[in-house]
Amino acid sequence: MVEVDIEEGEEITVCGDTHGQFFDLMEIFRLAGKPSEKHFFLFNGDFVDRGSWSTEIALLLYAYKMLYPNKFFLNRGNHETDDMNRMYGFEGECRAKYTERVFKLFSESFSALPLATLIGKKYFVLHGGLFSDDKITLDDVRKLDRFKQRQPGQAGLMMEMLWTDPQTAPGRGPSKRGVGLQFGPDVTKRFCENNGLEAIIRSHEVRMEGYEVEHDGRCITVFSAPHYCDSTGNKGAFIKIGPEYKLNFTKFDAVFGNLMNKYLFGSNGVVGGRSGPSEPPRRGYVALR
Ligand SMILES: [Mn+2]
Repeated sequence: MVEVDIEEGEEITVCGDTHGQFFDLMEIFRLAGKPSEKHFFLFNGDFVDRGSWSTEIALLLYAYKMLYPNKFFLNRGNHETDDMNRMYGFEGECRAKYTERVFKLFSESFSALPLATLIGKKYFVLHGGLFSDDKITLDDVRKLDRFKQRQPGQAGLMMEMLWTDPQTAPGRGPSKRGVGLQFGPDVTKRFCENNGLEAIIRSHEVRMEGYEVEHDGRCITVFSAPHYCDSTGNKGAFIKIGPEYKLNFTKFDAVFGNLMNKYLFGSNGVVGGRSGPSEPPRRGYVALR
């Protein structure tokens, strides 16, 4: 787990899923300001898959990580994994734009990404959500050796951190995804109280306004891929946090509408996801290649 404090004159912008929507990422930097020594960023997973510009996003985020290694942060999402990348386009995109080897290198780098970031000891930021067991604490997360396990698998701490979702009913329930579980407001309350937290900040689910505050203010979802999958009509959002550790939300609309974020890459790496030449490349991809 990465731990970061915000000093006087500094701020951090926390973003949720971007899912290959590179032009919307540019809009985030236009609205929020670019990363700098004083302006930290945390991208909370799911940079890749679905949208067609996942390699561009991943490479830009890695470049910023190299430029500001201690001021720019990336959490792993459930899409920074081999199974998802095979199904939802990233592996195909790597093959179409680069080579199989490039995908392998991304896969290796994804398996080294942190699973959570703690901001000011107040906000626990992770992609999915909380755990199947109330006894899990921040110290258990600190002790988790993420390098020991390359893929999250079907059970365990890593899987739960990447996959779980909140629910309105108390207690825990089965996941609508078939992976992970759902946790209620009482689970969130206990986790925050036991660990001295104000709230958890997670992503992983689209929200029509780009973000949503649930569980009596202690579970915040932030999602930064507006007009998700070219069909959802949702806004994107990001959260700014300064030295007072108050949350400031900004909502934004998609740029370029439908054209840019089509699912261009299927599992076989061919534009449109088809194997034959019958499917012509779509305009958005050709125009900007
Ligand atoms: Mn996700």
